[in-house]
Amino acid sequence: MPRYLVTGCAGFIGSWLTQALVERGEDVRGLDNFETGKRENLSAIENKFDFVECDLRDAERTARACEGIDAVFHVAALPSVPRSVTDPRTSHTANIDGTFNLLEGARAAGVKRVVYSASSSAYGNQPGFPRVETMVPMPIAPYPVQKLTGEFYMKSFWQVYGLETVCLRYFNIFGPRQVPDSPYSGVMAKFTLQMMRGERPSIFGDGEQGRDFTYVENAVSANLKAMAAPAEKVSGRVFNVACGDRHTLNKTFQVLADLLDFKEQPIYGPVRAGDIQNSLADISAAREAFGYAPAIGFEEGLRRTVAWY
Ligand code: UD2
Repeated sequence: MPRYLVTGCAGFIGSWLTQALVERGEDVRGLDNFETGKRENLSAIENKFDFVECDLRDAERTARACEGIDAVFHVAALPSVPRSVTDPRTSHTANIDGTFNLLEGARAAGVKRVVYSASSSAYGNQPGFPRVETMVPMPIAPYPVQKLTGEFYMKSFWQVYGLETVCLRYFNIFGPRQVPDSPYSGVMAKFTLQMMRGERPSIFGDGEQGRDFTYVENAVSANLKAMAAPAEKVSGRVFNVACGDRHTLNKTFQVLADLLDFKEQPIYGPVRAGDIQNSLADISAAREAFGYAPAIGFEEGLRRTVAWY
């Protein structure tokens, strides 16, 4: 029976992935430093997996956490484009050094495969739509540069050391457990909480920027399928993980307002530094390589998210 390691197991995406593995009866080790992850995200699976408190910036502890592991889901990161603009060094060390330490630990431990949580923000200013994995990345802010560096390291470790690595470029994942009350929260969680509190959300720009918002369960299923796929289909490759639909912030605001019976208007402000205008994925590569299909759409995802908060 393979033993899996999930980095960032107490985080928003990592905790759902860890839970899915545990519920499938897998042998799981989870790692987190609780910088953005929360213990309560693990309450449903407490004592059902091996937990290691560890910061990936600690190379030695990270290497120890990799011992005895067959396959890794590397989900841990210090997310957020604006956080990386305000404090680039902290996210640089978490995301680039952390990913490198994880890969070094995995290599030393003889891990077979690493599935890496990459970011759609790597496309940045790339003019082509929808985004296809063969397009040249044009990252803007430090965070996308960091996540893209992780992708290059993944590919390098495949080419140089034969460690099977797969990169999943997530497009704006949302859903239950996404942190709603940090200045760096994703827009869905933030708007949901604000509307529930009766506060008017702020829209940065005219609200016509679009995102390929993707419910978290779709990201979990992409991870599981990418891990199970034959090496010749996925190793050393990058895949978009999205819905393949674009929704503007104005529309998102309206759907959420209807679900929450929120009657007020948003406050419009200046465009946020480092933001891109649009994001939309072509998801055919993931479908062809490992049968990925987004089972939960935008509106159903929003309904589930609102019901959870
Ligand atoms: C980027 C990545 C995403 C993920 C994430 C990690 C893109 C397209 N996506 O998400 O894949 O890696 O970073 O954090 O780059 N906004 C408001 N009001 C608010 C908050 C946000 O108008 O109170 C706007 C924001 O300016 C942006 C949109 O909402 O236009 C989405 O922002 P976000 O922070 O939720 O996610 P984003 O797109 O930076």
